[in-house]
Amino acid sequence: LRLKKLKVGVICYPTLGGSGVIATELGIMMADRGHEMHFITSSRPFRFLDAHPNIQFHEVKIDGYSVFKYPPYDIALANRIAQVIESEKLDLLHVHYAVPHAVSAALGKDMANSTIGVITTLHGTDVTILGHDPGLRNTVRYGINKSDATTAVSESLRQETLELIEPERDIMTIYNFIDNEKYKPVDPGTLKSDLGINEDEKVLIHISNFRKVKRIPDIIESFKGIAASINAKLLLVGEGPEKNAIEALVNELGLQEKIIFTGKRDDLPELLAISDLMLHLSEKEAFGLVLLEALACGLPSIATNVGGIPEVIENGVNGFLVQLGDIPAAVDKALLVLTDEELYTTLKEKALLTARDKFHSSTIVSQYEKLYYEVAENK
Ligand code: GMT
Repeated sequence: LRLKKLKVGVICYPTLGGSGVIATELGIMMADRGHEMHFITSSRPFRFLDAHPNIQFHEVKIDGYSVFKYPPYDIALANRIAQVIESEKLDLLHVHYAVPHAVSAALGKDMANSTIGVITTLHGTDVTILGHDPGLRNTVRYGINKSDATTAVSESLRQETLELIEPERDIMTIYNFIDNEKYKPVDPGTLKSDLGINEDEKVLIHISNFRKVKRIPDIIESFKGIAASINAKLLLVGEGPEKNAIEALVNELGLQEKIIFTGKRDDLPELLAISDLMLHLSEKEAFGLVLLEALACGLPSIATNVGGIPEVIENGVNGFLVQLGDIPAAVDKALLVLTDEELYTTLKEKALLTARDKFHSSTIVSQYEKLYYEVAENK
């Protein structure tokens, strides 16, 4: 028996990689279920394609006062949270990231003199990077302790957080999900030839925000080994801080003809449809949302056995896992997958099944919805 629809304030970095995608897709799917979703953010979430009747956006404005070296965004956010709690009579706050968002939520709640429930979702970077900084560990712990419930996007992140942060209460794992209507096998039309790839060439793909943690030089070295044995091209999709260094490496290795930088793209299902294998060799990864996007499009991956990745990619089932930095193993596994047709077909089928059975949006969104009610009703 569900008595009423909820009014939920969502705090996230809407344009930041996987966590932004999860926060906005979850908001849209909750809105589709009739809940009133209030995004309190600095910029308009990029996935808001159409104006949804159950979604509102509350901008956090911050002036660049010359007296401040760093504009106090976290305080401005807390202030806006306090206003929206009161003006919209919110039932609940869902914040993505312990630092800074859970801390701003605690402050905003206090400013509003409110008892509103707060759910914090950990995505990785806040714990795996900030949690190792002794000065910030207490802040992460404070953010979690001030929340009524904390979720982690993988069991690995949950364990790591419990060990590193030692919060007062338990953390619950709720896996990431994708929009199954968008991520599915699609007809890519003439995309392969449009990108200058011949029909008989195998296509490898890497999608990320080109940060150091993604270890793109390992991707390039692995591809070099693969391309020495078979006719193949590599698509590098995305933008980010390492882009120039990667371009320089590609030139140095003389791979310009074989590696295509596509920049940021919106047509990921089509790009995945023309691809034969994903390479994802990060040194840290709480989940690896692109791996799930690939699975949902029927694409197997070679990925590193780190963080939450083994919860998404099952070795020998829907892809292969290799140790961090083990380029010869990545080359071997990629060549095996790309040359054994029978194995490839099985991996592809299992990829689709993993996305459908373990990470389906309806299952995961229901887990969040259940938690929303539990936290809201306990107040
Ligand atoms: O990995 C990034 O560079 C971005 C970051 C983010 O906040 O979007 O990704 C984290 O959250 C994603 C969504 O939950 C996860 O899929 C990523 O694995 C996680 N990144 C890391 O743990 C490094």
